[in-house]
Amino acid sequence: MNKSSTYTPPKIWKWDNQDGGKFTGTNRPIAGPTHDKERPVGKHPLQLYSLGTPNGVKVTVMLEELLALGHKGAEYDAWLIKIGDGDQFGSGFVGANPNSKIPALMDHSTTPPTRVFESGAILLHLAEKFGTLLPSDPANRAECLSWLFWQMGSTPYLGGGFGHFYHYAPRPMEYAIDRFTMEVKRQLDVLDRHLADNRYMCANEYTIADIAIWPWYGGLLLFNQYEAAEFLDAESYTHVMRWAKEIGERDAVKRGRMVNRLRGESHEQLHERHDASDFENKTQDKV
Ligand SMILES: N[C@@H](CCC(=O)N[C@@H](CS)C(=O)NCC(=O)O)C(=O)O
Repeated sequence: MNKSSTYTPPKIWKWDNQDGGKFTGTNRPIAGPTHDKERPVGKHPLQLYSLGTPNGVKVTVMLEELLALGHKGAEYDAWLIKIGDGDQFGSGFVGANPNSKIPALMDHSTTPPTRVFESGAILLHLAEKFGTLLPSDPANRAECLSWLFWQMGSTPYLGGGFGHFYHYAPRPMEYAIDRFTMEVKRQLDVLDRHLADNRYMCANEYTIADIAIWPWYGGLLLFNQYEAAEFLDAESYTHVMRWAKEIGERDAVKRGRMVNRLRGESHEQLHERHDASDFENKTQDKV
């Protein structure tokens, strides 16, 4: 019998190393650092501490897009944070993000350096800093920010909800899978209807809204994230698929997906990025 159907919650929940499946080793009900570890700092103005998950990929794609546009001030070091090993709880990382989640950015072009955490805030910080990938016209800017914040608010249902219960949970729970599948399919339909009439999330302009949404929903459709493409009938969201494929063809997107990546083909994994030439010389097939 499904364990959840027999469970009666106690009056006060206590942390007792409950079964968290794959995440048992890292999940904690308390914040703050677990150990001392200095944050490394490289030679570039921007220091990124991250991992090649969809939230991390948003930022590396953004940085690669800025460099492709000729913004030399967007040069960056990308340090690998292995969340499975608890690196996000090191004191240095917690100094950059008190929420202990990747990605975290330290902008060393200011004195003292500016810390930015939450991927949406990082995208907005970079778009404003370099004056690009965010429309300046008030109506288009509002539309772009609406979709940016739509992603930040919606995706926890996809990752923490659907992805967790469909892919990671120690046993399948029909109630949870049904609840989050319903919501994720609704979100895909929201995107599909919008992209039927718009080339990008904000009309005809590629912006930080696309950069935020693509790694998650594009990943679901193009890269079979959570091995759920068939289950979700991904092919039926034809407009999302068209948009996802177009963005996936961008060189900056291809490079951004490689940074801090620990999975997939070895020539597509660049564990740390400290120089533009690393894409040619330091991928896992070469080191
Ligand atoms: N809302 C945050 C979410 C960040 C997030 O959930 N990061 C995950 C990886 S994708 C993480 O660092 N998890 C480690 C943990 O929960 O301990 C953002 O967009 O930056």
